This record gives sequence, structure tokens and C-alpha cells, in this order.
Amino acid sequence: MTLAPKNLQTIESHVLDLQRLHPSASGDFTSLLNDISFAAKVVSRDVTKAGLVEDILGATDEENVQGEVIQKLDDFAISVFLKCLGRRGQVCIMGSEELADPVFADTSQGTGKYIVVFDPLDGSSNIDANVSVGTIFGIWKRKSRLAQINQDDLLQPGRELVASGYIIYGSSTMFVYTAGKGVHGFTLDPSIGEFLLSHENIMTPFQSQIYSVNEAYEPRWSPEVREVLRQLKYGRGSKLSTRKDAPTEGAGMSSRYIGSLVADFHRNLLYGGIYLYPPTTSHPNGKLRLMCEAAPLALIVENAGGYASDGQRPILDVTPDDLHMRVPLYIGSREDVMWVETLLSKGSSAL
Ligand code: P6P
Repeated sequence: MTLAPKNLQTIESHVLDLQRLHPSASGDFTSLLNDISFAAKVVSRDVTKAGLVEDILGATDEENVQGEVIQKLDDFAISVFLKCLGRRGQVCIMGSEELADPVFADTSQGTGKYIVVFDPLDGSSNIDANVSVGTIFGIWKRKSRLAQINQDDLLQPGRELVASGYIIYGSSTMFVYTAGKGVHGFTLDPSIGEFLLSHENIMTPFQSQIYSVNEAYEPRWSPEVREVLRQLKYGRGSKLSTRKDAPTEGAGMSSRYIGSLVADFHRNLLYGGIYLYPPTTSHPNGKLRLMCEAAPLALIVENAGGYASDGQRPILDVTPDDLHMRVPLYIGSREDVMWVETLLSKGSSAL
């Protein structure tokens, strides 16, 4: 006899239960999250069989606003999310990492209550090698009256997020989101086309044994960041002399870096870990985007008991000055990230 899945709760019913907590809710948020989960199913269908679909792998001959080559699946994912989001007119502005300017949506059928900023296919340069990739999204509420929409509606800090989440297209497709009442993960059952609750109330370990960083950039980091990585390896508080003595056990950390943020973040969320993307000489403000990557994941990790910092302050407190603003990112287990932030805030005195 085939056992029934652990939990037959779909994402739609989970969000409806959330909606019942707000009697005055219009249903716009529920339908928006359902639009996102539908778009995720469409993208998942093509990402998971990309090797078999004619002419969907590889790069286009275009670059995005970041100067990064757009993969064919990036184009596909952008078009799917733009088409699926806000079909009830509940979204007034959509922003994407891949598009230079925000898209003002048709609100004639609805309230235009929400702003959605998303990275449609993060890590897409890995797709041809069958590495897990992901979608990241953040949902804010409009502040001004519908007729007076302006930049302030778009450029809001993560602290103002109504909800955020990500979809990871990996060995299975998972949808993870928070609306401020816990972090919940749903696994796609392709045979019925539903995301079913598989990880309720995710809490990330307070301290961890994993760090994720691209160590090839060490020559481009500041001395303070190099010291953070040295102490992650040799042990917190260890002195430089350690490096000249006989080999030691070090701090016992493991290094895991997939080069796909959603995959690295998701593993660290479940197992405990810290992901670091420090400033470099080539990216003095870091490479990752505040609105469509750092802030949505910061809301997730804080609702799971973790923390996210730009090295000086909470990511959620950073107000964007531009849709594509970049920030340094240190995110994951609370104790680890707080320790990094403290060490970096000390500056050269910590060396
Ligand atoms: P690097 C992918 O391009 C991405 O935005 C994240 O998914 C990933 O963590 C990071 O950049 C990898 O950057 O500089 O290490 O190749």
C-alpha cells in the first residue's frame, strides 16, 4: 500500500488558514501567493527537463542591467512570473533583477495593493551543469494612494516586507515562504501538481559548522574580512601565530559553496550555516542585490531564528536607494552572523 504523504496540506490551503487570521483580508494576498506558486510550477516543469527541451539551455546574446549574460531560461522565467503575477490586479509594481526598470502592472481589475520584487532564476549560469537554481521574491504593500504611486512605494526596506520566499529547483522543487508567522516549506508533488507541506515551522540552528563563501576572492577582500575567514577556519579568537605552527585541528568548520545562492541558503537554513558575500575590489558594495535577494532571504532567516547583516547592521534595516542596489551579505545561524558583524564592526583593531 502506498503511504499517503506526511501532510496533505497544500500551499493554497495553508495561505487560506493564514488569511482566516485576518477577518478583514480581501483575499488579494492569498491569490498573489497562489499566482507565485503557479508560476513556480510552470518554471519547475521546464527547468527540471531543460536538457530535453529544444533550444532552452544556454545563453541569449543579451546582458541584463547588471551586465550579466541572460540565460535562455532566465528569459523564460521572467516572462512566466510577469504574466502570472497580479492577474487579479492586486499588484501595482513588479521589479526584477533582470529588468533595468520596474514594470507598472494593470490594476484596473483590482486594488493594486502589492509590490513584488523578484529574482526569477538565481544561479542560472549553473543550469547547463544541472546545479540547483532558484527564484527569490519579496512582497511589500503600497504606501501611497493608487493614483499617486511613486518611487517610495518601490524602495522600501526589508523591515516593511509583508512576506517573502524562494523556490529551489533541485532534486525536488520546494517552495519556502514566510508571512511573519513562521517559515514553512512545501515540496512539489509533480504527479498531482501540488506543493504539499513538508517542512512546517523551519527553525535554523543557532550556531553551525558550515561556512559558504567564494574563497577565490580572498586577494580582493579587506584585511578584516580575511581575518573573519581565518578565525572561521582556525577558531574564534585564535591568533595569527597559529598559521606558522604545526597543522592544527582548526575550528572544525566545513566549507560548502555551490555558487547558487538559493541552494547554499536553503542547505544552511536546514543544517545551520553562514553564507558570506563580502565586498571585493570588483564589487565594493558586494555582488548581491538588496531588494530581490538579500532582504527577502533576511526576512526568511530572521523568522527562522537566524540573522542577516551587511557587516554593520541588519539587512532588514537597509533602505534601498535604487531597485538594483547591492549589499554585502552575511546570513544564516544567528550566533555566527552576530559574531561576524561584531568582528567586522571592530575594524582593524580586531586584527
Ligand atoms: P560568485 C549567482 O550568480 C549569484 O547571484 C548567487 O546565486 C551566487 O551565490 C553568487 O552569485 C555566486 O557569485 O561571484 O561566487 O560566482
